[in-house]
Amino acid sequence: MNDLDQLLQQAQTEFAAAATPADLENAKARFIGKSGRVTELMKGLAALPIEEKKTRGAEINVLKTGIEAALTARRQALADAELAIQLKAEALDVTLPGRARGTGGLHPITRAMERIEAIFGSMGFDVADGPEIENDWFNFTALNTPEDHPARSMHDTFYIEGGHVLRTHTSPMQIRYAVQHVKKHKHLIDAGKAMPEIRVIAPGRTYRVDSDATHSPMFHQVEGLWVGENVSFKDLKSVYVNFMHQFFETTDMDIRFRPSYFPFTEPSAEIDMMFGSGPLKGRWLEVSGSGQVHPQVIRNMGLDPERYIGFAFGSGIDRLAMLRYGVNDLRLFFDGDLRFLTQFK
Ligand code: 2NM
Repeated sequence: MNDLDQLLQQAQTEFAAAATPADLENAKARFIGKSGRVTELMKGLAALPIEEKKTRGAEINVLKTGIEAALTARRQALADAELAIQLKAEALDVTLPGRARGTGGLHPITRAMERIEAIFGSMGFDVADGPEIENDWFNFTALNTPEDHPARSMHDTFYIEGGHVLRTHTSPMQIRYAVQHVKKHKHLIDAGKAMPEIRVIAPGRTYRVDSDATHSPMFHQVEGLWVGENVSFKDLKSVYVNFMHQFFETTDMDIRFRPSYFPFTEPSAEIDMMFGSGPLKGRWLEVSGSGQVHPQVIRNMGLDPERYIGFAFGSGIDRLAMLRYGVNDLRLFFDGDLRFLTQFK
């Protein structure tokens, strides 16, 4: 092997040993840089006779081409290795399962409310919705609730500046609805003609100063109202019994109307029900208040109590939902715990 072949081999060995592009460029300088070995050989040509200069010059050029080829190959190898490392570091496993996005569901109270609206809707009842911040007239006075009634006490009701209250029941909405209805059909009423009957339920949020395992400061009520010239207690009774049967999807129950008192009805009755089977079998459960709308309340709706008669009820939706879904603590509805809520999806 001549000196030039040896030099080529040495260059190939040193290039192969260069672990980084910087190392490789340093190795290149040692061979074909300004003062590298090949450059030195070129300079040495000057001292040679003309014939030798030609052959030796050609041989050195072949060497230089060989070194450059080795350099290019090594540069490419280092770049490939670098890319391979980067690709590995940034690797994506496209076969991994995706992250599931949880789907929401309706709150059990919302579901109970929708059932209630559908059931009363099927019996010809309209659904009325209105303000949760009420004034004294609609929440108390129009409903015949006297100044000294305990429901008006600071201990029972959330008062707001300016004489407003958080509504303690949804009946104020029924007064609003009835007043609108009467206004709309005033021409018929004044002409002594029949006014279309008022048949409405008012479901929604209500508020009282109360908080324990069976009472929440915010709770839900549905109140129903049926006013006409020829309505009677038996109509209230048939509507409510039908509602109970549909809501609980069974007729295997007893329902009783037990005399009671409310300022806005006279006579008044508590509605109790008892399941004929299941875990609650044989226990009377209070589900609603009801009664014939007090003549003063009929008057406050803009109607003559000598001509119009009304029946009404008010039920707690939260309690109905507890019975329907077998929930034993009211507070579960308001905790927002997904372990509870996802069971209703
Ligand atoms: C109840 C019990 C009895 C009721 C009365 C009225 C209205 F607007 F006609 F006066 N709405 N709801 C009523 C009657 C509510 O809740 C325990």
